[in-house]
Amino acid sequence: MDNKPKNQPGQEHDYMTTNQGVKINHTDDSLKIGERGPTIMDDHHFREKMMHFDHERIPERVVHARGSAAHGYFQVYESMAPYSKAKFLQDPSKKTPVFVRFSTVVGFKGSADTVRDVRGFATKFYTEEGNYDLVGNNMPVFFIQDAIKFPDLVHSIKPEPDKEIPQAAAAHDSFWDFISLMPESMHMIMWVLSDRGVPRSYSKMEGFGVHTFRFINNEGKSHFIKLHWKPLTDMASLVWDEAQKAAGKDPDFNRRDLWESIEMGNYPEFELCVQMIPEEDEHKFAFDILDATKLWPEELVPLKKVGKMVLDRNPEDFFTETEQVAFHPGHLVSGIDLTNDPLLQGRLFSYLDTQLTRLGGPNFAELPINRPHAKVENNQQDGIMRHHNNHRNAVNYYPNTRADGKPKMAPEDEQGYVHYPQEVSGKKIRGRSEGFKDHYSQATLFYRSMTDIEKKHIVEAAWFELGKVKEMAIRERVVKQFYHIDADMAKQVAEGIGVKPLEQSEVDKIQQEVKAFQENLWSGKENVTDSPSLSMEKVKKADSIKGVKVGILAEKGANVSTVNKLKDWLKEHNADAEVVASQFGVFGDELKVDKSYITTASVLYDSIFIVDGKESIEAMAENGDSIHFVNECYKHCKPIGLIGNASEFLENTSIRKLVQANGEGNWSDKGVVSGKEASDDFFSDYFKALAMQRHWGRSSKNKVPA
Ligand code: HDD
Repeated sequence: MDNKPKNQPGQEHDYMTTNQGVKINHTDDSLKIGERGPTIMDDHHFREKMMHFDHERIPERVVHARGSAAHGYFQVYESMAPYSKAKFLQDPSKKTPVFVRFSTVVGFKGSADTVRDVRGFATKFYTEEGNYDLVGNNMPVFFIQDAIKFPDLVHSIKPEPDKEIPQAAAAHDSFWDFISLMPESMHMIMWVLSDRGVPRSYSKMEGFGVHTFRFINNEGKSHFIKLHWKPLTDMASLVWDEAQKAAGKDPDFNRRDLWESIEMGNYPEFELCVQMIPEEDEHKFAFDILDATKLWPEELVPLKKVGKMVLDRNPEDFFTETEQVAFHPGHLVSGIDLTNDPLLQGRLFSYLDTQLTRLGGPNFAELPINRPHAKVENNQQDGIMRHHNNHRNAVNYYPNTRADGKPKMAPEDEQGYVHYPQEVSGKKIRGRSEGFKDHYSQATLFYRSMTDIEKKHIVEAAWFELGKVKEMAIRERVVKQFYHIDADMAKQVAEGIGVKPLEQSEVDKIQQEVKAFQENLWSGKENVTDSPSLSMEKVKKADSIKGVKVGILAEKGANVSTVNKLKDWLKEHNADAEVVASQFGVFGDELKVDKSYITTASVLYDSIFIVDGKESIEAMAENGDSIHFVNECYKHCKPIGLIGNASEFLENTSIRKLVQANGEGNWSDKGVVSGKEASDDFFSDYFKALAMQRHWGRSSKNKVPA
């Protein structure tokens, strides 16, 4: 990929200037009295340059500090008029510009991408009737039910305040102490421990609005809704060992992937889907729809496809776009409204409030990235960094006669925003409804809907997270919570972290209590006990290799035509490759080496491909790095491609005995694909292996060192 920076506006000018537009003649030496003398105050260029530099940083976001973003557009498939009057949801021929910021939650701005964490998925729609923000995550539920607990949650998961350790990690005593005392977090914990916590790519994960919102149509009819983003490729995740290593080998792994795929024209695409429950069915289901720790199983409330989003343009400037963008769940347009979800209600305060500190004042909506494409007109004025001139002359109040009553109020049928006239009554209390007290049903639903390998990953993730917790009492309390979800899982977790599993009588007691509570609460309500749509493995279609990155191992003497064929083939399928060799330049002009072993790692590729060629294979056999690459790729259950005598190279690796020979020179372990030459048949098999992503059959073969 051509890495030369694009010529930005401003770089077209020949001369550098001060911020006042005065051309600069010299910027390498400060103004001094004599060559060895003091710098003097006269140097206005130095003072301006230094003053600006000294104030370059702004406070990072208190959560979601680390993020990357892209521009694109959204288009509906068909008019959503029966459900919502939002203008951007009406016309399939209309493209609404969007800006999407993906993020991790816990780490500081400079932390690594591939940590175990929730990912933010925030979308700003610049609609013709104002900005609409869908500020979601890659998990459909949340840790807590009421926003008043958010500061506690975030304090517990962020680095401990005395030593500021650990960075970007939940694996410490404070977090699990808090969680062990917050049974409402159990469902979300299952998601965080699952493979969803370590996405391979921002373009290969789902997004969720989490809360229940409303669609309102022109007749004033309301539907409760949940909004989802579904990637148009299969989802994909990292394995934990790989994620930890990638955090060191390339801390920008997800950010780079997003940037490069857009530069290559491999645009990330997502489908917006909606689940809808008519107002009158609010109490029909075995979950409270105002509870953000609950999802609506797709098998019960099906998804309707709304439209498609394509991310086709990288930001030009990280700071003024990705950093300064300000999202807010209360940025709504007519046709979309709120509910009484107490987590959502609290967010409505927090997002405006936080911008005052982060962006320095109330005028952040005027920053170019936040500015609506719709016209802004009101009587707000002044404040730090005000740019917008309302051209009101003397009239800055409403009602008025001196400006003919303008700006005037918009009637509802002209998309003036009117809140849904929901009836509310009740006593002023601090409390929660009974339905919110069922903390385990959906944690159990999630765990039991996973495939065996996904369950294994959850247990192993718990071993890691809780294994880092020093206080045994905390480990024990978390395990006890897990017994409320699934006894078998809890026992496995206990055994891996040195906690004594509970006696069967205790387990039975817990399970009976949970069952009795749930049955009593939800009797006669609609529910499911299995939800295959929650499992990334079960929904996998394995029909595309878009966004896959292959590491091609080759040394001097390798068959260059194999490399070229592979690269062309990958490009055709919107995938990418890098040639990895012991040194740059080993092929002279014949072939470009993209990475030397010292500048890359197997964990940065979705597959390793070994090129044929006698001299090359012999050189690789002498190189521990090549051997390590292949062992590690195998250990992480990723596909390996071999052409011609490349199979012989496996003799040097630890996987040799594990890969069953299948006739002469063929290696048939699922996902290890060999061919005499780079033929159509080979590519068809390799495609299948790549599209499967991981070959889990290998994961029990722990003998492979890596
Ligand atoms: Fe939040 C940022 C998503 C609960 C308070 N949140 C933030 C971002 C995302 C989310 C994606 C980053 C936006 C960006 O890229 O700039 N937050 C969520 C979701 C939640 C959630 C899906 C639960 C359903 N958040 C939540 C609660 C509160 C906050 C309960 C407080 C009451 N969130 C914030 C914040 C942030 C934020 C402190 C930090 C920076 C910002 O808002 O602009 O206000």
